[in-house]
Amino acid sequence: MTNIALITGITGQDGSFLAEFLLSKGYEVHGTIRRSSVDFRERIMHLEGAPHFHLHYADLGDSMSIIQVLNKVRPTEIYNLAAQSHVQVSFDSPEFTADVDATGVLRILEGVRQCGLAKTCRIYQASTSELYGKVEEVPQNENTQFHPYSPYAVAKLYGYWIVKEYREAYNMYCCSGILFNHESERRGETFVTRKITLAAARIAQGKQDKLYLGNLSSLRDWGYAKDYVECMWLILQHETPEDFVIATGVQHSVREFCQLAFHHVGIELEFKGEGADEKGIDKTTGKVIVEVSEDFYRPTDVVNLLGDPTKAKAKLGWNPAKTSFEELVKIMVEADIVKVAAEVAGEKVRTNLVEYLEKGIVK
Ligand code: NAP
Ligand code: G4F
Repeated sequence: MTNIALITGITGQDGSFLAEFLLSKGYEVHGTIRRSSVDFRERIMHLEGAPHFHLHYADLGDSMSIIQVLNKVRPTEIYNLAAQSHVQVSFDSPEFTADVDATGVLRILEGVRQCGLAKTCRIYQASTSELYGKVEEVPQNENTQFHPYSPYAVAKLYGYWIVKEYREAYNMYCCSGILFNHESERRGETFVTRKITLAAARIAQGKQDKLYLGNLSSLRDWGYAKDYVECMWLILQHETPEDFVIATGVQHSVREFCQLAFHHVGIELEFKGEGADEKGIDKTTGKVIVEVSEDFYRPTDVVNLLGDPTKAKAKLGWNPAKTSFEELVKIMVEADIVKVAAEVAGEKVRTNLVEYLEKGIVK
């Protein structure tokens, strides 16, 4: 029997990597997309038209659209990755975040039941280390007490508990991957890692002057998204439905991420000062490259995330050390150097074309 996967949030960072991974495993892959007035399919454009790849319109805020897709696709595995995934944005749009990240999970679970798929379909829920929030212990594992510390985390906590409830109440195969931060060259540009790697590439190529950041001391356990989507799949292949922490077990600060990213473009940064007055200075030129802007401070910030992946290693055979922090930063910076160089080249071509048109060299 063919495995049929339905990925919600297929246009996102993880969705795009997971789609590629499942196609390589011979799955029939279906994904949900939303209507937008601008192009939003950059990450999956290369897959469109492939024989086993299909897209459907659905929104996690709209039960009818979910049920329609479930009935049409009749998936054997669902990966519920769709979410308003930006923590800072959740303070500005708390109700929307709750509707999608909390009630949206319920809509998927109940949809599966109502479509008669409860016994045949396994469900993966994209849970998060943000559940640990104002952390009760370091490192965090599957037994660590939750202390959500943002509207996003509170919404995701509902998602976590409703998955557990459906598992116990209806004997459904549904589980949560409690994933720590994972990044890549496809990461959204407003998350701190990508904001830094893009800025490093732009500053090195003269396209940006300075980088403004918020809390530089915040600590994260950063892994590579490509390695993490494999683990999502492994979680659903496990004999029994269980929740897993997925992390590298290594922690770095935003400041350290910055130093390494700029190092890859030939700028050695030295940080001086404290709090909002702290600055990242180019050791060679003395120029201020990084400044703190309180605009990027959060009403409550999660500052000490470090995961313990022991269970995933032991029960799933997953390797948390596949891509190191140093390799991750290098991958991201190199991709952004190429991206910015292409933009610069494009600008030159446009400028030359205007000049040639004006001089009548081309008509
Ligand atoms: P992402 O790049 O922001 O992608 C989010 C996806 O959700 C996009 O495809 C987006 O579609 C879709 N979406 C948003 N609102 C929706 C709605 N109302 N209905 C249907 N789709 C909707 O996020 P990601 O980094 O890939 O993360 C994937 C999941 O893992 C998310 O649930 C996130 O909360 C969770 N997570 C991520 C991390 C991490 O470090 N990356 C860690 C732990 C958990 P559009 O393209 O149309 O906006
Ligand atoms: O990159 P971030 O925005 O990621 P955050 O808040 O950890 O959330 C991401 O990871 C979660 C897993 O733990 C996911 F559930 C969630 O969906 C998302 O993918 O911020 C990381 C840290 C924060 O402490 C933030 O305060 O970096 C700090 N930071 C400092 N300056 C900044 C900035 N964050 C952003 N986005 N922009 C800044 O300028």
